[in-house]
Amino acid sequence: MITIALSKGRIFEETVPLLAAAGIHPAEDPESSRKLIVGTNRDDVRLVIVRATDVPTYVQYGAADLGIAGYDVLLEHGGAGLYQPLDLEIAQCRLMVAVREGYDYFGAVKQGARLRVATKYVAAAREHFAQKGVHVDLIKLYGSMELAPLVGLADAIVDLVSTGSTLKANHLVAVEHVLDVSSRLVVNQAALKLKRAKLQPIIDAFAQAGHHRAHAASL
Ligand code: PRT
Ligand code: MG
Repeated sequence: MITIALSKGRIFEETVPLLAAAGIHPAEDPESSRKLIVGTNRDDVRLVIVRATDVPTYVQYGAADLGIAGYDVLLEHGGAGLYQPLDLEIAQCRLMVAVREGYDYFGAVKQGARLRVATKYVAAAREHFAQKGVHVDLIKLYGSMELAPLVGLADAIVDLVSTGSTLKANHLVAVEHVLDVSSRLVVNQAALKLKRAKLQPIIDAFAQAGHHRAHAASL
């Protein structure tokens, strides 16, 4: 049995075409079925539906052979026990520093002020500000980071931005780019050795499908 860990929402939606390229078709839509184990057209392939941040953990411990996780999630997880053969270039976004409209971020940094920064991405944020030589106190949040500067919890946030409409709706502006994020295929290292005959064709199909997309995008 091959088990693939996926999260609902944008990652699942953008993974369906990749699965199709590997000849794998989910039996149900996890969005509507509420099932956590979803069968496929192949008796030997199943999907497990987990929180986005839990995907690397399932694969690390071998509860899933393959998984698809955002680079943001992989950075926070640390990547132990995971082989990361492919950037699938799906669920793309940017990790950004953002502040309230009118807040003088660069002025504060210039003065050497110690900034309070709220984020779910503590590891990536710590690395970013250390490289810039900016002094920060990091406050760990699990969601709705956009609220923090509005109610005085933080001077800045580090959060993912795709269209920018969430920042705009909350009168925040992005002031610094931290890193580009897309989702990657992760593979359990032991499974890759033991089940290579079954896993490699799936990995190759994902690589091919990704290659076609990258090519189409450049035309
Ligand atoms: O939602 P849940 O708490 O279950 O978990 P999650 O937020 O980690 O999962 P999910 O499915 O929302 O995101 C999965 C992955 O998609 C993330 O790990 C990212 O790699 C990737 N991704 C791509 C995004 C976005 N784009 C994105 N825009 N993840 C989150 N967002 C959020 C962002 O945090 C912000 O709140 O969307 C909002 C901003 O969007 P815009 O379009 O208004 O800029
Ligand atoms: Mg989300």
